[in-house]
Amino acid sequence: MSSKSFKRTLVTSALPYTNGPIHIGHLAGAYLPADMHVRYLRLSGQDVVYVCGSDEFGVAILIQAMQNGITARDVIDRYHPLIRDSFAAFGISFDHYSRTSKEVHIKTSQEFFQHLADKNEFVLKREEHLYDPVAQVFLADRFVCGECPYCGYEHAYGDQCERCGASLSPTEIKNPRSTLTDAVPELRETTHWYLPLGKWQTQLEQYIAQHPEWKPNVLGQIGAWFSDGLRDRAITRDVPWGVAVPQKAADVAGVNAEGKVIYVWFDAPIGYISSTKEWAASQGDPDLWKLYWQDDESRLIHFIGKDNIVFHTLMFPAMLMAHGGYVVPDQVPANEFLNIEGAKLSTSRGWAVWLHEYLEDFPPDLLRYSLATILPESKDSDFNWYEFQAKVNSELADILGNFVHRALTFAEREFDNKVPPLSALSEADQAALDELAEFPHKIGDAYQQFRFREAVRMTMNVARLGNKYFNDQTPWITRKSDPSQCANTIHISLQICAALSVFMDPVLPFSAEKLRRMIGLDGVRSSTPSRNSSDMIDWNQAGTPLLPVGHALGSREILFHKITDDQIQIQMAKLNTSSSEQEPIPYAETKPEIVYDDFAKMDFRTGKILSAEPVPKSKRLLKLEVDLGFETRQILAGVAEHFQPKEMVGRSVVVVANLAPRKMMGLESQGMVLMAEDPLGNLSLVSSESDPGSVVC
Ligand code: B3M
Ligand code: ZN
Repeated sequence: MSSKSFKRTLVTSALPYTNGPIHIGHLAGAYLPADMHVRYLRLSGQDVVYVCGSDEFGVAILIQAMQNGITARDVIDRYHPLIRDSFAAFGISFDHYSRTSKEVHIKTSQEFFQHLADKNEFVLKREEHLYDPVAQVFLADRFVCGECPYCGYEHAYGDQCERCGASLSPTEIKNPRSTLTDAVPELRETTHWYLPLGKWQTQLEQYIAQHPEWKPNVLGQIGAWFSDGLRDRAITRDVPWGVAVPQKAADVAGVNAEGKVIYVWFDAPIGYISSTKEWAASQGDPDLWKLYWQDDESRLIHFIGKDNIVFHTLMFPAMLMAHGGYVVPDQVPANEFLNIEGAKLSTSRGWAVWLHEYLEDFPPDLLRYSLATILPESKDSDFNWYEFQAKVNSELADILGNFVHRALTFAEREFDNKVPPLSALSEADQAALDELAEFPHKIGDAYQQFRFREAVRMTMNVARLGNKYFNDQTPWITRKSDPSQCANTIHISLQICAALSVFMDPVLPFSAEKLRRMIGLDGVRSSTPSRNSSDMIDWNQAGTPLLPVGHALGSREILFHKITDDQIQIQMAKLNTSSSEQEPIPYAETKPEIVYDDFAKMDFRTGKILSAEPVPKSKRLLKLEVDLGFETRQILAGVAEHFQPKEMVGRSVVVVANLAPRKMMGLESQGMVLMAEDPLGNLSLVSSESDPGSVVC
């Protein structure tokens, strides 16, 4: 945490685009960690508000509408309720979930824009933009596809190349086509508002310098943007779906505002503000939002996925600084990506686990727990159904569930379902109580520092402590040989159950509540947005005995049911058929026939990779030095999302040695390394056992 101390916290999760349902990749990135953090804060008695909402503008939604022959409004009205309800069923405990198509958001974004326009914070540019003469619209962002100017990839989009990761503008695309009509676009003049980010670079650098505690993956991306130099970003678009550019700003600028909207990445983060405003109104205090956004003692935390880092750490802070009067984000704990069964998650190929479908088959807590143990906190991680089963069966059921079951069964049979007395503590009793007392602070630290996997591991250690203590004390023997020692064992085991029902809460909220019912524990603070009073049991008390002697326990239930192989096989079979777009995984089509002479022109050589390093600002490219025997080449390969640089070093490869050099991201690539790509998009190196420089023919 930064050295500053805060009185209250505003937590946000990325506003999901309302163009499809939520899948486990979303959960692992921006929602589950945020919810755990917030629940921990609420349990510790801290003042926290957690807001989110549907992101309902932007070209992605328009394209989805056009592909299905419906309106953008139809798309958002279909997905907004589905997303909102799946979050609720999964226990994501927003104080408020809004949507950006609401009046309050449109007004808030327009006022924000107008305020910046009034302060002269924008630059207007009249430029030639791509225009689709058939559809008669300007082609922004993903409405354009064509060849990437950096890597030559033929299916790059107007905003980004999915192969080399370069961020692009539509006019940079070579041989552009309209994704709406496939027409070849024309150039037409149009005027747009730009936010001159370069002007804010020094201030942003100073701001980021105050946060050495941010995650290395976040600081790494920011550093690359700084070293590249921040440029003007267009913040308006000519598309028929979005927040209209305010008339006043257009009039002052002498621009016809018709058909012009605010760029979705300008209005979406303002959605956090509008959602807080709506929340404040629902609390009967419409000005309360200001306390969370405009008071120096408020801490702002954005939970996001790694693809949203630049917007939350540079663009939105610059907007807030330009506006003035707002706090800036104090933490942006972005996560990396989650793969499934070893392959990249792909919604179009159905390689995803949809939240609303999962919830038809299993309780929310099982996925919350298993995802929490593999969150992609510092690098991409992998979800696997058999591992999910193993975590549920051998951790939740066998360790946690079993401990609770043993303690409660014993209490019921031997002590009339009441908490037995405690007398003359043995060394082992004292040691168990002492160890328990350490956990609020140990687990709490991990939650505070966004180390969620560790927090969950330590939570399970409380159950491990319980199991070990119970086993070592052998109450099934002492019940006859030393009844007061047996009473101590069950007393302390029940106190550990009570503590667990609090410690479990951020990750397993539904089961924690069930456990509290089973032991009849009332008066614990709620981790959801409900009114808590100050005399309630909070997180920091959970390490001390919570159940008085003689306390009547509730009735036993099974805390976690085991998952069978059959249930897992059903889930495996659903993968790649269960998507909203049911497409089989296609094999790449074979290319048109060539003659032998075409083939003979190519010079393939074996090589050995000497070094590999990331290319700044590129998500996809690695810079390789490859020994071809007769010389060493610098080759850029689009594999950064598949391999760690250190995994590449020393590997044997096959290189196209007579490919004309090309420049990508300002660096020359002198050849190409051959890869095999399977239909799921997994890459592997093509290699040879021959010495470097050997001719492959
Ligand atoms: N909707 C992008 C995304 O879902 C975007 C996030 C907005 S957060 C202000 O990745
Ligand atoms: Zn590219």
